[in-house]
Amino acid sequence: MNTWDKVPGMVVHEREPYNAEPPGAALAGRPLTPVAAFYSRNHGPVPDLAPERWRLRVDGLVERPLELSLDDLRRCFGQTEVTATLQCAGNRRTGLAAVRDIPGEHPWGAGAVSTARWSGVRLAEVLAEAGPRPEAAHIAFSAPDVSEVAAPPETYGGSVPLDKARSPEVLLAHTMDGRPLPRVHGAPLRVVVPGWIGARSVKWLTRVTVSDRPSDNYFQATAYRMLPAGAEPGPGEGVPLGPLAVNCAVLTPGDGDRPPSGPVPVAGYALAGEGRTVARVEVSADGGESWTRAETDPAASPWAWQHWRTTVELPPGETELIARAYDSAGAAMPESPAAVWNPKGYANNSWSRVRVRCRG
Ligand SMILES: Nc1nc2c(c(=O)[nH]1)N[C@H]1C(S)=C(S)[C@@H](COP(=O)(O)O)O[C@H]1N2
Ligand SMILES: [Mo]
Repeated sequence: MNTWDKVPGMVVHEREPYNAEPPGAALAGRPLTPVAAFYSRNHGPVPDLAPERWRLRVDGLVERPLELSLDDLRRCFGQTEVTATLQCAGNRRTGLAAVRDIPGEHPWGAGAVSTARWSGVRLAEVLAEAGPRPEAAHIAFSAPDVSEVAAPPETYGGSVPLDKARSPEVLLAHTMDGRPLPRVHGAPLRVVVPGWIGARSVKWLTRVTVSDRPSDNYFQATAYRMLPAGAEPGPGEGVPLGPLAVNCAVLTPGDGDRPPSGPVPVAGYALAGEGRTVARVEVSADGGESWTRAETDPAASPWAWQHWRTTVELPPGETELIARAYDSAGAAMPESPAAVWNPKGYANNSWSRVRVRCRG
């Protein structure tokens, strides 16, 4: 095993803080991503919190501020489970960086996305116990990890609107695939906000604050926002990223692979927008002239990705494989990365393209 007990094949974008994605083949065809292959995105050193001493504070615009131990969370609230995919806003950034440089951001391929079975307590139940006041509109999450990405350095945080926070899929999770959360994934407790960018699923959670406005934390107010081309990040610039849009990627073959010509199996994942399902995935081997419909696995839950596969007939030499998905609201992935390019390189959901060179 490797750093943080990850598989040796992890593509490590940064050692400290640890930022790594699994190779496509480690994700392909698996409804749940093994924890040892689950991507990891960190903005500062990974905290080491002693579970016995750890407490969760619930404060702000509430009738009854709370201080909860892990034991309180396990004993006083219902325990639920949600299979959910996390996708980093930077997933597939390389496709945008190929259009125009995106300095200072990790060049994530299509592996900044993974799926686990999370268990814990519904955030809605904890909020109900605290009793939000009528002015409550946003729920802020705080963690102790300090990030030097912010200037001056700041602890990590973010927020979601009250409606989403109260939605039954949003968990305070202490368990990942049946085991206590690993340290690198947020032990002892993290938020899981299914259907939203990974940045809102705050790890090492220590505080939930009920507010009448979004969090002013750097990672809510300045980073993870969609900026117009040419804009500089700054507090309140652009729009905060939240719900994910339909997306998909080819996982196998990988870019640069050299399969034998003839029938070549192609596989990948697709994710629908929030509250939607994947309606169709199509693959083209002729630049988008013609498309083959892929077979899609059923989703493990409404919050999980779907794997898909098909076979295409490839001649010897170089071919570009393209995949695109549609969701149940009819939303399509845009064809060109140039159309969705943005200064921080977030939310690339343009057609997935992989170059292969078939052996004759
Ligand atoms: N406290 C804290 N929470 C965090 C982060 C972080 O750096 N610190 N990174 C966020 C981002 S951007 C993503 S994509 C997910 C990644 O979760 P993972 O490392 O468990 O895959 O965690 C989110 N929660
Ligand atoms: Mo992220």
